[in-house]
Amino acid sequence: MSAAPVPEMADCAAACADRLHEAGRVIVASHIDADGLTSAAVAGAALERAGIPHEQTFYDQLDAEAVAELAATDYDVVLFTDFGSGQLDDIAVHEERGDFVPVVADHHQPADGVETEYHLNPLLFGINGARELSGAGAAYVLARALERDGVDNRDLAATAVVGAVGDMQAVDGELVGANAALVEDGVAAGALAEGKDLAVYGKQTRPLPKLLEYATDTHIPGISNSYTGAVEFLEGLDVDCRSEEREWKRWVDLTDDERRRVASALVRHAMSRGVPAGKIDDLVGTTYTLANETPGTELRDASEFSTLLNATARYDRADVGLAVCLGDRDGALDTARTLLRTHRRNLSEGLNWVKEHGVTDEPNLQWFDAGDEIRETIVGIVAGMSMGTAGVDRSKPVIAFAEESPEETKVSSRGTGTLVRKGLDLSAVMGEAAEAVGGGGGGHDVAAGATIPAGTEREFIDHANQLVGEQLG
Ligand SMILES: [Mn+2]
Repeated sequence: MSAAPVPEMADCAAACADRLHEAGRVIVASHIDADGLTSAAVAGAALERAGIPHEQTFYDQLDAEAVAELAATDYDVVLFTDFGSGQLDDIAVHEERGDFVPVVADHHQPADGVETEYHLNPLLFGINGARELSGAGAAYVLARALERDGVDNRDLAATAVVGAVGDMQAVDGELVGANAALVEDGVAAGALAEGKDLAVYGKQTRPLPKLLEYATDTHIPGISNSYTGAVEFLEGLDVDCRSEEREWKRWVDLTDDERRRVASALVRHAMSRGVPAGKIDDLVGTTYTLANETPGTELRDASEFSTLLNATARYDRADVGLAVCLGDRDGALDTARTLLRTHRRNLSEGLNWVKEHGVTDEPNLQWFDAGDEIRETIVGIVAGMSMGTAGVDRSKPVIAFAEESPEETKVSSRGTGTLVRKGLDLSAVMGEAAEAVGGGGGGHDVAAGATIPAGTEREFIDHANQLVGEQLG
């Protein structure tokens, strides 16, 4: 049976799987983020079930040095997941020398002018790698091709869906295309449930007032960003939102009927406060529930699960994230939760730092230099959160610096949808301004990053300010 969205991809997956079955020992190398961790878990579980000896390793960035490190090991096959396509040039050097046979399951843009035999990437088969299949999805297609002797890997679709959601592939909250086929597999295997529900983050774990306070994608006047407003709204309902111990319930603790009543009261409240109809529709969306996980835990909801994984990745604990994906519900889960709490605390401390220190205003942008006060791995999120909350204007993009090493500075930038519609492309800004000062960068139009030599920050800002000015004309 094949899970591949098109026959050509199925053929490619079959060839990759055959090569892995022939391998003596395989090392799986994966990217450190939610999609990379779930890619590793899907591939690892499938190799395990196929009886193929393997080890796992992770890299934040797959550069020539990392590939050389893999080449120096004594594994005959390296399975790259959630990266590898963009580094085929570095990989080819070692492939030609016979250091290892590469098998690549990725969804990023392949490097130009170089190919390899075992290369499973949706982009090669006319499938959108940003919206329709993630790294974990590519690993899942491979996992299905690895099935032998009655093995059924369809349950792994649930893990792959966590990866797709973590990779921000859901369009208006819903997975589409090849991702939708993955959802069907997961549902058929009993590992996943798909449903329409309030499209707010934290339905499994947040107490109701916090759930509504933090529901800011659709701004609800009087409730979003207001704990007391959320409490008042809930107390005005004819729904028992507290337990017998008077503790706030979570969304998951309510009955279906109670949920419907809270949701429609929320819609009525939003309408009465003039929230546009289009925005109100966004309050309800598709949720992906991991049917085999305990209700009320982060693992039950694909979105909360992927956040938990991201927290492990940002603090260099890929081992913890992988163990959670592979079913460790004791030590690894506790550690992951501790990392998530630390992450949230660091974010709020970072935001307070920005509030206290403020930003420097330029004609076309605003910026702050956090030095070593905010970790470089989270400074981008803090910059995004600061817009509109920490005295940071939403009319201009924000750029943040943090120390990466004594020699290098990490740059993060964030814009808004409105600025992007006016022409802002931070990916180009980061790329060009970084190049001008001897660094490198890129990303997305609304959020991008760079690494530049320490000491070039002022020069970088001047270039970026000019570039943004040209884009917004
Ligand atoms: Mn990915």
